[in-house]
Amino acid sequence: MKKVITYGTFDLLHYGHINLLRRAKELGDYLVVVLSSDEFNWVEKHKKCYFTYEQRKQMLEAIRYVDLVVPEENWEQKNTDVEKYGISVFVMGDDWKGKFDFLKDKCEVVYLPRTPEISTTEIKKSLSGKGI
Ligand code: C2G
Repeated sequence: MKKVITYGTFDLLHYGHINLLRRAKELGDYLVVVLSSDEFNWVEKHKKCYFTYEQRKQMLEAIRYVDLVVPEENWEQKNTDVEKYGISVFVMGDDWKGKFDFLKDKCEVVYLPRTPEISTTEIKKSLSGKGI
């Protein structure tokens, strides 16, 4: 079984996330999504999520491409995650291009083109602009 892994916040889940997850799953047979915890988001990424970790996890687990969702609690866990889950392919959107090449000695590293026109930040701006 070829296992794929990817990481993210996945807040206000949108079709850009789904496009990424679909293409990541196409690279193997089993997809592990390592989902940023609320604390990691706030302390390390300065992101205040709209949905909690449990709510974001529930939504990801409902996606047909996703086989397992586990917490991301620090930047350093990727090396151990790749070994722990027997990963063959590490996938991220290309906004991260080059940032995780240190994993190449353990697994294939693939950066996929982002879906350009959508982002959680844009969704928030658009909704607040409309007073919604
Ligand atoms: N993404 C995408 N297209 C978009 C928006 C996001 O392809 N329009 C991808 C990102 O490139 C990333 C994944 O979807 O691979 C999740 O995006 P975020 O939730 O914004 O994750 P991020 O904050 O980049 O966290 O340790 C890595 C971090 O946890 C990544």
